[in-house]
Amino acid sequence: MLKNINPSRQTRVLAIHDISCIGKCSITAALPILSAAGIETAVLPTAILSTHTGGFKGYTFRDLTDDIMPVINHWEKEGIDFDAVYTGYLGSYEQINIMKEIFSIYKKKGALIFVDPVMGDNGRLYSAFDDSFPKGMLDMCAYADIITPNITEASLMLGEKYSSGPYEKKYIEDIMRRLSGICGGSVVLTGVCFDENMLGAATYDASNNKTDYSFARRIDGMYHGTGDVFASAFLASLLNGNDMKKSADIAVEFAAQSIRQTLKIKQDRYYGVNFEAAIPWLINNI
Ligand code: PXL
Repeated sequence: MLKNINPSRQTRVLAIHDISCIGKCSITAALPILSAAGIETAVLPTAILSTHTGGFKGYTFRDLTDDIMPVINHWEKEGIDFDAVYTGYLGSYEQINIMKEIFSIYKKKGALIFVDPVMGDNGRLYSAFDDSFPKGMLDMCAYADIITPNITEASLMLGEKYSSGPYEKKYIEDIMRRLSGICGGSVVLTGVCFDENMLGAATYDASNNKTDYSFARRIDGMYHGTGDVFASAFLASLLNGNDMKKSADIAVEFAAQSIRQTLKIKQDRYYGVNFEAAIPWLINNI
């Protein structure tokens, strides 16, 4: 059931990610998913790329670092507020400091700061970032109420060697407690598996020290953009008044359904998952 959590106006999110023109990740996932869930979604692009960087060759890249603060300054003059600020893939190291400034502005006005520390997958940092990036991202996460790393990103931020799983419960809960201890907020860890059959997410709610798990049957293969689809559905659910556990259940199932829909079409996995086909399920189950 879609609910509006803000009594004075439609719930409004600011989504700060790149625009990968092809590849269904970042803004091209966040905007349709949040909008479908009834949330007004303002976008602030960090960069424009012809495709994402995870498979296509020779992509174009336009860095928008210099455009970000002028946009915010204009909104400030107009008195525009947000219920949540949601960041993902950044276009430059410098943008880390810019995000901290933006978080300070909107946190003061009561916005939820939701950071997907998009940096890597399968044990590797994405090609556009250098080794100093994870430490910068960890510092940025200290401004967040909720962070949603995958296990690669969590390992990079903690300076730990990546392990591909299956994992022990203690390993997962240690990672979440350590990240929450450093950053101060709640943690949603993706890519969690305790066996070969089920894959999902763990949530650590810093307000009550509660850990929960959400799983779906594992679907073999690598599907690009599922982290963005997961985080966007999680936030969409949270802003409709659901708690972290219910939101993780919804986001895990939404990502799994998006992958299952993708398997029906024979298209290269780099083109992203067919989350559009799972949107009716999302809005009926949120
Ligand atoms: O889905 C994460 C992502 C977002 N944006 C860009 C990317 C990637 C992952 O490769 O390259 C530009």
